[in-house]
Parts: sequence; C-alpha cells; structure tokens
Amino acid sequence: MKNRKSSFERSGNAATKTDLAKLVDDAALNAQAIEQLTLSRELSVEDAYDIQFSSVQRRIARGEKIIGLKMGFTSREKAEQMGVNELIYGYLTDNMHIDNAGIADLSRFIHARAEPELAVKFGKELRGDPSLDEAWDAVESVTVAIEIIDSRYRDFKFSLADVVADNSSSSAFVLGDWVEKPRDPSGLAINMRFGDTLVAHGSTSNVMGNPAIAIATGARMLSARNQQLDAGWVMLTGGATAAVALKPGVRVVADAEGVGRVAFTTSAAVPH
Ligand code: OOG
Ligand code: MG
Repeated sequence: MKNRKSSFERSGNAATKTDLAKLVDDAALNAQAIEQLTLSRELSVEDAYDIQFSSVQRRIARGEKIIGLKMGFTSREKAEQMGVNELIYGYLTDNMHIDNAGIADLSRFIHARAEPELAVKFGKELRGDPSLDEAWDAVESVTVAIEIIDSRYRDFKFSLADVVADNSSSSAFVLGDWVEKPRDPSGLAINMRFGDTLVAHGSTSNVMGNPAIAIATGARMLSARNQQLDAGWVMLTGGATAAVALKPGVRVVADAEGVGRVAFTTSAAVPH
C-alpha cells in the first residue's frame, strides 16, 4: 500500500491535531496571540481543516451551537490584504453573534478588524456541487453584516493552513434585519463607516463576481468533507472590501444598497 499518511503525520511532530486544536481554541478563549503553527511543522490544508473541525468540537462541548459558515478570501481586496489567494471557510457559532446596535467588548479580541459583508440565510439545505442558480435558490433572505475577524496569530500574519486551522479568523459578527432576497445579489454598493468616516467602500460584485458563487463554492468545499449547508444556517459570503482595524469607543455602521444597515459600538478604552 502507498504511504497514506498526511504530510503532518510524516513530519513526525509530537503535537497531534487535537493538541493544535486546543492551542488555537485556548488562544481564542484567552485572547492571547500564538505563533503560527506552520513555523514549526508541516501542515496541509486538509490537516488544517481537521484542526479547525476539532477546535469547533471544543466550542460545542462548551455549549456553543453551530449556526452557519463564513467564507473567506472571496474578494481580491481581502486576498491581497492578507496575501492568501485561496477560498477558505470557517464555522460560526451562536456565541459569536453580537446584537445589531450592540456593543463589541474589545477585551475578547487580540487585534480585531471589521469588514462589511452580504449575509444570507438558507431556506433549504445545500450540498454537492450546486449551480449558481441552485445556490441562490436555497437562500431565503439576506442582510448586511459586519464580520469581526481576529486572527489568533501574532501580528495577524499567517499562511493558508494557519488561517484555516484558526477557523478562518472567525470571531464575532453582527447582522442587520433579514429582508427578501434580491433577484441578483451582485452589483450592490456596500460601505462601512467608523463614526462619520467612510473606511470601506465596495460592491457585492467584488465577491467572486457574485456572492452566489461564494455560496456554491462553500457548499462544494463542505461536501468534500461530507458536510453540508443546513436549512436555517447563516452564511457570511466574504468581505467585499479590505478589513479595518477596530479602535475603542467607535460606532461602526455598514450598509448595503437596497438591503439595509447594521451597526455596533466598540467598548471604551480601558484607562491605564
Ligand atoms: C481571514 C478571514 C477572511 C473574508 O471575509 O475574506 C474573511 C482573515 O482575513 O483573517 O473573513
Ligand atoms: Mg469575512
């Protein structure tokens, strides 16, 4: 039989995938940055998704519930900002949800950034290799979201395998009100403001030309791991603009053309 061990197993590093899942999960829990995993071991993207899955199981064991998926690097703007050129996904849990107009406690994060995204909710499950039309047909409603990403790696620097193992920097998200889906989700202007300052401006077309393609791709990537997008799940289709570092005491507002708006405020600076 051919050598079927993954590069990770062959590298002979003592830490198992379960150990690495605990490492990234603890870093997220304690808001403590860690060194990139790939600086001291070989990790394939497949290994990284195993670590991600195992870290999400730890969240579930603590009582969190998976409520959806986020796609990453679906726009050139994001891929260029982070130097990673491949689509990724990560899981969203109920614990990551912040109410619209609520407060994001910055002490929960290491070096959080915000990005405006189109979010969708599925009316039916989606699996396999759906067409763009099938993907959009599975969507029940849409809203504008602000994703708060927070890499657990020092200086927000990572390789593809590192970021995947870290649940693709999933950290928190705020959702606007759900509205009827447009016939075509492409070409909608999307903006984000910090106070009165416009800090990000793009179009939903930045997301793979059409966010429905990001949805179809997410379904296909999950299928490759024998998983699926469930009815009732939420998906963040990916940042349409570069992400912007959060600061204390700032009101963050995003809007998407014809879809609505969403806001939150960051906690005040802690006096020294
Ligand atoms: C990885 C997550 C990317 C997006 O929308 O492209 C992402 C990161 O940039 O830390 O959420
Ligand atoms: Mg994102």
